[in-house]
This record gives sequence, structure tokens and C-alpha cells, in this order.
Amino acid sequence: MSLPVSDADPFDHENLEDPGPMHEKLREAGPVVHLTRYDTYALARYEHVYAALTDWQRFESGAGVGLSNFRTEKPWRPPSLLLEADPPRHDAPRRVLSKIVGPRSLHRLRERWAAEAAELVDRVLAQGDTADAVPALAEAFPLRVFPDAVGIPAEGRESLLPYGDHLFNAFGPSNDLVANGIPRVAELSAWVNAQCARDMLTPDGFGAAIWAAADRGELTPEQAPLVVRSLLSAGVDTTVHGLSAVLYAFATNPAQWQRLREQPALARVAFDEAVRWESPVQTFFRTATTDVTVGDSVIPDRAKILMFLGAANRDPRRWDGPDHFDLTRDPSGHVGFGMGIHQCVGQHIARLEAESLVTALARRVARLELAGPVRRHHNNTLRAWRSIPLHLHRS
Ligand code: OVM
Repeated sequence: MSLPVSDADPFDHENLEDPGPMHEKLREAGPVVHLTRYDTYALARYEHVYAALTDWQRFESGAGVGLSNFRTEKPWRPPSLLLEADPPRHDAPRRVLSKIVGPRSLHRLRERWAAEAAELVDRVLAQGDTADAVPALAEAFPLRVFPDAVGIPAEGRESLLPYGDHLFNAFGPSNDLVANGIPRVAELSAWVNAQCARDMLTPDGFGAAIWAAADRGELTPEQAPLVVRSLLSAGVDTTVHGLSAVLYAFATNPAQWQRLREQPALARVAFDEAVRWESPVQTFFRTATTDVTVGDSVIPDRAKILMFLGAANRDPRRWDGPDHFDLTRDPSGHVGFGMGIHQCVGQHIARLEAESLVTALARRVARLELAGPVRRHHNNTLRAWRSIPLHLHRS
């Protein structure tokens, strides 16, 4: 029995700025590595991350998917019925939401989102040939189309970003990032929770569809607002940084942009390749429900296990040239959306947003390149961006 150990802190600022070197060390140390600083077990190889994600019985989510264990510490908000639950509690909310945000239901949004993306790109280009892609595109587009699709009012929706930022920080340890979010948490939570009530939601949106499922008896009236909260929690920061990732990928890989321009249908695979390459959601924890043997080591019952999605998505055991953003590769099987019963229920929304925005840009922009230094935004869970200055050369 051997258990490699590491005193790395995945949540310190050096690793949040550039997690690549730590990921490589963790992958090379062995199938599982004890992170002594947090007494948690790291999985960083694709094979083992995949295996754990698809084994919800032994790697539970119900004790929370952050570092803290809900069975011994009170969670900061009522747990999510999707993210932080396992079967059977997870089943009805998952079934209801998968249908509401599934590919068939999203079809009605395609034309509207294509038009919104075209308008946004035209507005940005009208302001000149440079723009900061993070606020101007990656934040502006989801903040416009997604809350509209859920059915919440325009007023106050900018609160969704700092709410999500704190939520994703709170999955990590109680470090400076969490402390910085605490002063606003009561205000932001109160606003988000208020948007989940039936009478706040427009009749044609995802939110109203969730309440309609409750009317049909598919959810209880207590569950409905929490399912709406999941959309508002998981649906904004993730897509903002996913869109930032694909824009950064193209800005730094001009040959791939030319390929997309020649073959616009590559927009969808480009987004999945960017999700693999950047892994906007870097990590989630699971909790062992029993002693689990991984490789030659035993993860003890009740231990927290940190799943490095970003490391798995660049594991050279699974991917050829993993560090290259490459539209000729088949990125399917990446774990950037997770895998198994908890795999991102909103992934079709994210893909449609990306396809809409990337297609609108590809029609209008012959070349894009960085116009200055990029800046990351540090978050305990997200591989996030603050600024991506771009030169946009119109076609
Ligand atoms: C939720 C939730 C929150 C954050 C992330 C997430 C990535 C889900 O409230 O259900 O999935």
C-alpha cells in the first residue's frame, strides 16, 4: 500500500493563476494523492476522475461537493436538490429540469439567440476595433439571453455574477476569496431567492415551466423554487467563463479561427474543445461512502475527494497534444461538464449560447488577436477571466 502525498494548495493564488504545473505533478504522483493541507484525496488522471464521476454510490454528492461536509457542518445555504443530492432525492428535480432545458425545448430559442448575438456583435464593432471580450461579449451575452430565458426581470440581474462568484468560491476552503464575498452574501442570496418565486417569473420561461411541473405533481411546491435557484446559480458564471475561454482560445490560435471561418459549423465543437482545454469548472469534491481502493491506495470512508476536471481534460494518457486547442480533435468524453448522473444539465443552453455568439463573430470578424495583457479572475472553483483585450478585424 502506497499513498503519494502533496502539500500543494490548489486554492492558493499561484495555482489559481496557472494550475498546469500542479496538475502535472498530481497526475504523475499516482492515481490518487493525499493533499495534506486539507486532508483530502486528489484525483487528477482522466481514468480515475471518470471512474469516480460515474460511481455516485461510492462517491456521493449528498454530503456537499465542496470541501466542507454537510453531515458535520451546516451548509451556508439550503443544499441544491441537483448538485448536492443523490438518488432518490436527485431524481425528480433532474428529470424535470433535463426536459425543460433539453435540446428539444431549446429549439425555440435558436433564432432569437442568433439575432441577439448578431445585435451584440454589431454594437461592439460599432464602438471601434478593440474591445474587452470579458465584459463586452462573454458577460454581456449570457446576462442578456439567459435570465430572459429563465424569465426573471431585467432589474438587478447583474447580481447573478457576484452571487455565482461567491457560490463557486464557497466550494473551496474558507480562504481570502470566500472572506471577500461574505459582506454581500445576505443581500445577493435574498435577491436570487426572491427571483425563484412563481409570481416573479414570466409565463414563457424555464422558471414558469418548473412551477408548471410542480402543478402536475412532478415536484413539490417546496422543490420548485430550489430548482429555479439551481438555474440561476449554475447558469451564469459558468457560461461567462466558458465563452471567455473559447474567445481566448481563438485569439491565441489564429489558424483555428481561419478554420472556423471556412467551416462555421465547427462553432459547436470549438466550444466543447474550449471547455476541455480550459475547464471553466476546474474542480468539485465528492465524499467517500465507504473505503474505496484506487490504484494501490485506500481512500477512507467519509473522506473528501477532489476531482480535478481540468487536469483530467489535459491528461496525456487520454488526449494527444492535450495542451493544444485543436478543432480537428474530437473533444467528446471530456469531463468539463462532469460525467454520470450529475453531468451538467444546462450544457445544451451553454452550447447554444456559444454557438450563437461564435457564429455571429465568425460572420463579421476576419481576424482576432490579443490587444494587450489578459487578466485572470481567481475563484476557488472556476478558471475565470477578468479581462481579454481583443483587436477585432472586420471582414
Ligand atoms: C446548483 C448549482 C450551483 C452551482 C453549480 C452547479 C455546476 C449547480 O445550485 O444546483 O453545477
